[in-house]
Amino acid sequence: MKKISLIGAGQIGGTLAHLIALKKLANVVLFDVSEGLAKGKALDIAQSSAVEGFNVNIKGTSNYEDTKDSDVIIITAGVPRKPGMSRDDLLAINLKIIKQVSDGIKTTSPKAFVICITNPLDVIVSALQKYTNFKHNKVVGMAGILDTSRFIFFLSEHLGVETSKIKSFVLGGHGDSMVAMLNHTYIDGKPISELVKNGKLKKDKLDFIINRTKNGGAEIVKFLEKGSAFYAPASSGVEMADSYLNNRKKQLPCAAFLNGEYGVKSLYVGVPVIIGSNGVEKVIEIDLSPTEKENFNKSIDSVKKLYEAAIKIDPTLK
Ligand code: TXD
Repeated sequence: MKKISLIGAGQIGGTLAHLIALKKLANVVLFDVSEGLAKGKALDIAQSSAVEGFNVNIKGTSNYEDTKDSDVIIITAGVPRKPGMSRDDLLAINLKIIKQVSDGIKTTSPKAFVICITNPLDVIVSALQKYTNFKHNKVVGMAGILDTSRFIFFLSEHLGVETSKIKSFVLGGHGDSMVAMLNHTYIDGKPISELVKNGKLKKDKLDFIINRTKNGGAEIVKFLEKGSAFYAPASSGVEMADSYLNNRKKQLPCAAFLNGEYGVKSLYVGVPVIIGSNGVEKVIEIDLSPTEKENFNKSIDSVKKLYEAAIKIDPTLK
């Protein structure tokens, strides 16, 4: 059985552990600086095994030695947003945390496929790769799958079409500048532009849904008051781990390292990639309409700007 270590046993980390156990995907090590939280959640999930019929090992710990030789590491260590905070407001504190995490994993699991979830995602995943010096194709960020899933859900809810019949991509930075790729959005096989043209989907409603997707996290933060979204983010992270561990070579929107693709060099940004047993095996360059290209470039600029802010905090990230 493969081994997945979850660094962070909070809302998302605990949900990740539960999903991985239910899917019998791998043995789980749940790590947190709050050892009791990790041990308590691990024990609680393990005690559901007789009911659920899984036999994966689940261990809680605050010792990186227990995460040794992980096949996959999923990182949620950090602080989530409070109402009124932007994802970017988390930069300084989560940058410090990701440095500690990098020091913990870089010698114990040098061959792991690392999925970063901690916000502000695009910059944190970039810092993680620099701090660990892991190969770029073995370090990836989870955001696009979640943003795309939110977009598809809102379209499905409005149009009364089941989510499995809606295909789309939300790319770019995981923030207000994320881009719903309308030229790559199909409802039951029909381009979404056709639904707008024949009046089945009003343009202002589509704009509302795009905006709601951008604010998908903030909407949940407002409801919860303490903490942020965790079920859909955890499902999205498991989708990536599964594609890697089972070599599914799924095409998934993720924050991946660009080395010239889309005209971008040395930056992590949300793009469609193929995830298989070699990690990020390929960056897929889709054709972008002039509007998509313009919005995509704006999104890249906002990631670049935040990365500059990260360098001001830690010049070693240059
Ligand atoms: O799409 C996305 N990428 C986003 C990511 C979707 C939703 C939430 N997003 C971010 O994930 C969120 O803004 C946070 O930055 C992370 C984790 O969110 P979560 O809701 O799981 O936060 P919790 O419940 O506070 O859990 C964080 C845990 C907590 O138990 C801390 O004790 C632990 O992180 N923590 C640490 N673990 C290990 N090492 C260190 N240094 C550490 N510091 C805190």
